[in-house]
Parts: sequence; structure tokens; C-alpha cells
Amino acid sequence: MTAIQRPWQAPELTGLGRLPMSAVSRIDGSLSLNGEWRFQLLPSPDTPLADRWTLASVPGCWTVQEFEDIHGVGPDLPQYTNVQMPWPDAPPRTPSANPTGVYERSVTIPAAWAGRRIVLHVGAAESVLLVQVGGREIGLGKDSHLASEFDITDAVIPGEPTVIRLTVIKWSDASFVEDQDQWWHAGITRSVSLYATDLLYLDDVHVARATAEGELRVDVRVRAAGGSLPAGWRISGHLEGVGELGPDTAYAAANEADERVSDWLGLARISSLIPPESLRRWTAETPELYALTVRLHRADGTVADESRCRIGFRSVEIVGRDLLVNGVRVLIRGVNRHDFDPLTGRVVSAAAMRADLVAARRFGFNAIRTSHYPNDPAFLDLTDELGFYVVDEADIETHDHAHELADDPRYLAAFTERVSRMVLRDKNHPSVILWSLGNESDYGANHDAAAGWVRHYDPTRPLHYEGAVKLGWADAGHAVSDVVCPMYSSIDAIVEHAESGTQTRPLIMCEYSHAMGNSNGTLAEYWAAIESTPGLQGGFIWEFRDHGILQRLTDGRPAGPASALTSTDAVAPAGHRWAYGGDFGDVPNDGVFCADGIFFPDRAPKPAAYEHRELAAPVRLELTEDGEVLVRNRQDFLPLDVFETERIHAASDESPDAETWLTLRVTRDGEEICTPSIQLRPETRDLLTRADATPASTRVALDADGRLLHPLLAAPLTLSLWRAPTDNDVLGGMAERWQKWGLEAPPRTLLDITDDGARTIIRAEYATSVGPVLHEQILTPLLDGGVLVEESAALPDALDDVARVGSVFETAVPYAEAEWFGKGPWETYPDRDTAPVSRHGSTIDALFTPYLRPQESGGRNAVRWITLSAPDTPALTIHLDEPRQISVTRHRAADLARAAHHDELVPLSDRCVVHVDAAHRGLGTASCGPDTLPRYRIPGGVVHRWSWTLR
Ligand code: IPT
Repeated sequence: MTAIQRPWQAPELTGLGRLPMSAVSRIDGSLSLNGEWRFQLLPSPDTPLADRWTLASVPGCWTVQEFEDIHGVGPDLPQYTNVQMPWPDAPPRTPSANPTGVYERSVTIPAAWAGRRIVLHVGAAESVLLVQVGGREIGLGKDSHLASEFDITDAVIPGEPTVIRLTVIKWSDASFVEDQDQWWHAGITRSVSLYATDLLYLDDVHVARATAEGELRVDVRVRAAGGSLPAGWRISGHLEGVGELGPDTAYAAANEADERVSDWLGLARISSLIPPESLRRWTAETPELYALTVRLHRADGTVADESRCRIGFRSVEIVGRDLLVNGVRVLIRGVNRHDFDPLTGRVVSAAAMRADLVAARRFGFNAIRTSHYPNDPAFLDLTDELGFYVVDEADIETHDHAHELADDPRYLAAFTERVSRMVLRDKNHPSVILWSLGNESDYGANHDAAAGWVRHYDPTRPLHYEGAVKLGWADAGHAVSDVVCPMYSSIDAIVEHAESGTQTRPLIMCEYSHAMGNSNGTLAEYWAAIESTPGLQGGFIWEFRDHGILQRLTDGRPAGPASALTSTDAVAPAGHRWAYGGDFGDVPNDGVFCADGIFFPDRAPKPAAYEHRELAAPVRLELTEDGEVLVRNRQDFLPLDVFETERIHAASDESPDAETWLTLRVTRDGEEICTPSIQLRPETRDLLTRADATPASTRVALDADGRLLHPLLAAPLTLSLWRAPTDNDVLGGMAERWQKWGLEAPPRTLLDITDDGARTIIRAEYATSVGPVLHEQILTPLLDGGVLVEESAALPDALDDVARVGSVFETAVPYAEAEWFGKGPWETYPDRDTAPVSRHGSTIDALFTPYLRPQESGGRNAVRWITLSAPDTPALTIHLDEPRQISVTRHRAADLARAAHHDELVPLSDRCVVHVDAAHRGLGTASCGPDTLPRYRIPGGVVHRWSWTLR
């Protein structure tokens, strides 16, 4: 069959009957077609329609909606794959089972539109859109993340009803270009509308220059329906706060004189120079916008068409290996963001986009990569307004077939159109500072073609493409990337490149610090390197949100758009869970790999978000040699006085010589921005003095195996070498190694118990598959009933890189609250511990972080002491010999490790599980990227010693 008959298997066919993409923003006059449409889900595009219809909402993903199953196809639920395609065939073949949604509705074309040009706008449909109006074939469109517009003037009669039918085919040749690491959905995912223009209309408005020097140039293209332009048309402009702007008469005269410029080209220009002294410049810190109106006048002066947008004056350039915004080398504190919603899938409201950006900004992010496709146009309005640097990325990811398609001429048009249509649409947004040619699509001739188009069309913005740069940071990919934008590089690798003498472009990591589960270890080391190494300019964390879809436990279906999520407390509401790959019976799938955001599905921040916030702190503290505290401004453009601050002094206890810290609580308009903290006085006292504890002359009680018995404990004190594997531990191979070594529950053998006259000394051996760990405990009763515990654990050489070395016990009481002196208040680990040292408090429940797949969590680093309390019960206090990792939860590590979802966990109701660690392995980011640094690993062949008091 021909491409016309099977357009979903014709990669060379990217669209038919579509209007060229442009950037005209008309304010009014559009007729929204959002709402309920008649709907049928067919098993394949070849299936004939039934006479019966059900209803579906537009916009909407049918994968998360509920509707009557007219054709007996069953629900077409979300499927999650990363690299692999859901079916095995080579491009452009599609499977015969190919869900196809037919949407239909009637609409009465406004009578007032008589004599006007009428356009149908479909915001986005995945993955192929076929359009019929009044029974006539109008056209088709591909690219699931850009709009398709069709001139339907000839197919409708103003004042009369017509039927619009939108057929959406899920799997197509285009799916191979949209193989991004995310859920597969289908449907019409952005708004649908009709609008009308005069027959004389603005075809494009291009803010070609709006520079930091105040230079403004707007290129306008005017068209007339039916062909030649009427004589006497002209354009005018208005810039807010500046005034009326006339057409560039010199440009018009030059066009007049230029034989190559025929009248029907309809080109006009507005040029102006805003006095630099009065110019408000746009940056992410100062998102200053000006409203620009462009009007098209008929010969009699009346206005035929008008476009209004907000523009920003700013310059982006690369000088040497620095990316400059308005001449300043700004650091890119970025995050990758997908269009994601736990209820509606890929349909994201403007309110949700704003909430994403507000959350991102609250946690120190100043840049977004629109991974891995252009977002809703409303998104860029928001990044302009709220102030974010944007890497705008084209909808190209051929991951599973990357090498073939990069040079496949059948896909050449798809590559160039996906890039050029994005640029045509988004060119007027000051927030867009780099164009990205896509993601994970290898590098080939198709990329060079797309890049060539952009370089000619928009010389004002540099290009970004990782797929080419990975072939060589110094020498590869210059045609398609002006920045070195690698993914998941190690700190050593980026520093080495910056210091190699071969670096020619700024290095900004397009993806780094994979936020899957309990992760983002060594983020501080990345930023220390970036801030101190010329040539390194930041990066984009992978990624913004965990893609957990809210799933009902009763029937396993997506909770869907009809549900509401009112809280943002990380845990799914009762009766639900956050679903990940496989949870909808989707095969093949890539499991929990889609839950890798620095925010939970409901936008609750993960502890790593706080880590990022503190590392991005615009206000830093330093102690000078003469003991003064210096406050530094780390913003690029704004002064310090945009912030309000509150000082918090915290001492570890009441004693006058206690360790003391100063924390600054920095807010802006009442919102906490960061909490930098600095030590004013170090600790000089020993454990027993600090704990105010006096040894008694009695003896501790032991069970038959020589383990401590104590009224505060419900289960004996043992050595712990293991943790519930994090996603990094699993995918990085550590968990498997720990399992082979038998670390989860190594058998313990009591060697001997001795008494040195004052203390009881217990020696025991824990057997692992690579040798025994010798554990020694020296127990001294304290006068107040407490115990001093002095421990050591000798690890055999082969036991290199365990999860932890420490003590674990269960309390006799289910404590409710914790107070501690150490890092906090959020969860911290040795390689993710940028948090103020202070006196912190929390409920026990809130200490725990409900990562989607349960794993080690709830830790607090650098704890000096911790007190657990509950009403009507004596408190339990632990003092540590030095700052150490602690966790108090209602879960045993083994139970965390067995559960696949958070809702499967049953919290212990009568006790808490307490870990006191001499050493705790860092988190790293090995689920995708480098593991933690050697200094955060626990070496074998070492004797660990730690002491603490339990009272
Ligand atoms: C990289 C992808 O670009 C991104 O979409 C996501 O999959 C991320 O990894 C991991 O979550 S590709 C990876 C094979 C390096």
C-alpha cells in the first residue's frame, strides 16, 4: 500500500496540508474545542468504525482515561520502556495491534467568521494525527510535541455546524523517533481550538534581535489568503514603556529595490534602539519582560491582525569556553524536565507547569532542559516570566535504532522538521538560550542537516547536541554543538577536560546526578569542581520528577484525570500506589527506572532537592582568620539585599563550652531560599563529659549468647554491615556483591566474654563468604542506668566496600519524636550532607523517606546526639563519640529490601529500628552514572571503632 494509505508507516511523510510553524500570538478570537468528544478506540487503524460512540476528554491520554470499550480491545494502559522499543520490528514497521483513537465532535462555526480565514489548531497528538472536517480529508501531522495547524476555510460554512474528526494512531514510523525514556501514552495531549484571521494576516513575527545593548529587530511576514497581497498594507509596533514603533523604512525601501523580493513575500521589519541606560535586561535572576504588539494595517489604516507577546532583551554568546548571558558567565544549575502528571500522564495544565517551575526555583534551579521534546508553548511563557535558562530540545530520540536512523534518508525530513518547527515556534522566547537537536540519537547526516538550518535561521543562539559531542569532547561534533554537553560524566573526567588544554567549548552536562531513589551522592563534589574550574559551567540533574502514575490498588487501573491529588506528602493516597514499569502488566518494561526525579510524583521534594538548594545557595558564609563571619553574594546579577535573613545560633548542649554553630535562614518574600551554616566553636570535650555520664560499679546484663539485655531494647544489639539496597546499590552491582558475601544476616558466633574488673568485654565473629568479621564490644554500665558501648569491627581484606559498619537495635517503645544535634533537618548521607548542623526535631515517621521502591532511607549524617521520646515514656538518648550516621525508622532493612512498593510496607507498631553507624557507604549515582567517590566507600582490611552511650 502507498504512503498515503498507510501514512503511519511512511517516515518521509512528516505532515500533509499543515500550515508552516510560526510564532504569531493572537490574544482573542479563538474557540476552544477542549472538552468531551465522541470517541472510539480501535484495535488498529484499519478497523472500521462502529455506529456507537463513547466519550473521552480532550486534551487527554486514553491510556489513563476510562471510557466504554466499544471494539472489545480492552484498556490500552501505559507502558514504560527506556531504550527498547515496545515491539521488535525494524523502523518503520509498526505492530498490527496498533491502538487508534477516533475523536469526533460537531461544532458550529461562528457566523461572525464569514469572509475570514479559519484555522484548526491541534496542540499535540501522539503519534500520528489525521484530520477530517465535514467528511473532507484535511491533512495529517506527526511530532507528538508540537502543534499541527490546518486551514479549513474551504471545508466549513460560517454559521453552520460541521463535524471535526481527529484520528490518532498510537504506533508509527514516528514512534522510532520518539523513543524517549518515559511512559508510552497516546491521545490528544494538548489543547484543540479553532481561530479565524482576516484574509490579510500576520504569518510570522520573529524577534530576530533583542539584545543586551537595546537593539530590537522584529521580522514580520505578511500573507493574504488566496495569494497576492493587497496594496498599501503596512505594519506597526508598540513596545511597553517605550512607545510606538514604526516600520523600518530603509528595510522596506531596500526590499522595494531588490528584484528578488516579490510583493507576495510580504516582508517587513521593525527596528529600534532602546537607550541602554533605561533598558531592563532579561536574565534568569531578573526576568524583565516587555510587552510587544505587532499590528498589520490595511491600506485604510485599520488593523487586520495583531500579535502580542512578551519579549526580553538579553544576549547569549560563547566566548572561548564560556557561555555568556549579557556578557556574564552564568552557572547553569539545571534540571531535566519531562511533561509528566501522575493523573493525566502527558497532559499538563498551565497551573501544573507553573507549580513545577516554582518548585524548581525554590530548590535552587535556574535552568531547564525540556527533555526530550518541545514543551507546551505556555511553558516557555512561564520560563520567560519566572526566570529560567532553557535548553529547548527537539522531539528526536531514536535510542533503540539510533545508529541506523541518524543517516537514514527516509528520516531526513523528520529530523529537519522536528528541529526547524521547534525553532520557528520558540524563537521569540528570551528564556531559550540553547537549541538542542534531540537526545540519544547517535550522530549522522540528518543532524548536520538540521543544524545547518538552525545556524542560518537563528544565528543568535548556540547549538547543543550530546550525541555528537560524545565522540570526542575536544574535536567532535562542532557542526552540531557549540557546547560540550555530556551525560553522567565523572568529576575527574570533566575536570581533566577543562585542564587538558584541549577544551574549546563550554562544558555543561546535559544530564548528571541521576536522582533515582535515594541518590545524588557527591553532588557537592560536582559543584566544588564546577565552581572552581574555568571551563565548567554546570549541568542538568536527571531529572525533575519521579514518573509514578497514581494507580488504584482495587483494580490496578490508573486513577486517572477524574481523581484529585490534594496533598504533596510523597506517599500515594490510601488505596493507591505510585505505579512504575510493569505495574500495568506492561511487557516489555524497564521497571522502576522511570522513578528518577529529585521530586516525588506529587512534587514533594526529595531530600536531594534540599541538597541541591544548599549547594546553589546565593548566600554563602565563610569564617575569616580573625574569627569574623563573611557573607558572600553568589548571584550573577542581583545584590544581597533582595534577601531577608534570620540568625540561628545552636549549641550542642547547655554547657558554656559546647560546640556551637551559626545558621543563616535566608528568605526572599517570605520563602526560604537556603540555610548556610558555619561552625563557630568546635567540640573539645570527650564522650562521657558531653553525655554527662558517670560509670557505675555494677555489671551489664547479657543473654545466653552474650548480647546486651537492657530495658530500653526490644531486640538485642548486633553488628550491621548491610543496608536495604538503594537503586544505585542494585543497578551498580553492589547489592549483588553484598548478597554473595552474605551481609544481610551473617551468622554470629560468640567467642568469649571477659571482665576486666570495670567493664564487660564480648568478642564475637560474624561469618561472611569471604572471611569472618571480628566484633568486639566493651560494655560499661552508667550510674543513671545507661550503658557506654565501645565497639570495634575488623573487616577482612576481601570484604571491601560494604554498605555500613555499625550497631543496630530495636527499641522497647514505639517512640514518636526525635531531637538531634547534627545535620538536618532533612535526610542526609555521607556524600549528600550539605545541611546545617543544628538542633533539629522531627516526628519519627517524618524522618523516613518513602522512595517509590523501598530502600535504605531515613538517615541523618554527622549526628552528635539524638533523643527519642513519646508521651508518658522515659526518653532514650544516644551520644556519639564523634559525628556519625544514624537512622531511626519503623522498618527493618530486610523488610524494606523485600518490598517493591511503598504500600507493601507494614510499619512496626511497637518499636523503632535504630542504626548507629561507625561508617556508612555513600550513595553515589551508580544507577546511571558514576558511583560514589573512593573516600565514601568502606574499605576492607580495616578495624572500625566507635563508641556511644545509650541512656
Ligand atoms: C539517559 C537518557 O537521556 C535519559 O532520557 C534517561 O534515560 C537517563 O539516561 C536515565 O534515566 S540515556 C542513558 C542510557 C545514559
